Amino acid sequence: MITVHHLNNSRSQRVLWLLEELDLEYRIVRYQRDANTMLAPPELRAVHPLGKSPVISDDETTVAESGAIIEYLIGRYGNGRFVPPPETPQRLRYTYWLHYAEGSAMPPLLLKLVFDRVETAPVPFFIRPIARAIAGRAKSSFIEPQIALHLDYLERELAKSAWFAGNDFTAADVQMSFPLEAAAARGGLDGARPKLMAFLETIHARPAYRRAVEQGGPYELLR
Ligand SMILES: N[C@@H](CCC(=O)N[C@@H](CS)C(=O)NCC(=O)O)C(=O)O
Repeated sequence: MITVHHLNNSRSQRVLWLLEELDLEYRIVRYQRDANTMLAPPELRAVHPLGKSPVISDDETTVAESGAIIEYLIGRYGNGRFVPPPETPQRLRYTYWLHYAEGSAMPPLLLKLVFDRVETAPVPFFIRPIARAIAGRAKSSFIEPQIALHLDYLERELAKSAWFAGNDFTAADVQMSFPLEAAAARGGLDGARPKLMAFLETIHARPAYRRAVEQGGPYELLR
């Protein structure tokens, strides 16, 4: 039986979604973020040393890192579903997006989250203007332009095909959902990029996505 170690409002939501798309049985062990730090509780370190979510266990096997989990589930249980055939251009695109989501798209979005918090952190009044100035400068000179660069690129990519790896929905779309949802929550993604907004609307309407949200509980990404 597959167990998903699920942290509220987190990347593990997309693992639940893929499991629903694959129509697999699974159970959820739930973890709540600390209300102040937003970090995962220490119990998660008993499952994997980094204590991050998602992590899955499948009998004796434990797999962390969303991309690796997706590859594992698709390889072991996919029976060819949601992955383009090997040695096709679509398969290479699929691999690219599986890595790109966490390796390239997420870092500037994470920086945005951190520097937004620096701006509003409760610090002594005489430090506040300095903290705000440094955070504001980091955001305007580097973080926000980087996010815009990625979003413009992704908008152009989705003008080429309906889904990230080609004309069929694949697990790469599941992996790409999180950076796009994070960008809509805190990275300035809005109707000015209609292809990306349409992608989000389409995935949110998928029955498996809706079932995954029902299973995972309220899903509201950090701002
Ligand atoms: N690249 C990893 C990132 C894992 C990660 O940072 N997960 C976040 C949730 S979205 C987490 O566990 N945060 C809580 C913490 O760091 O304590 C993946 O894709 O699985």
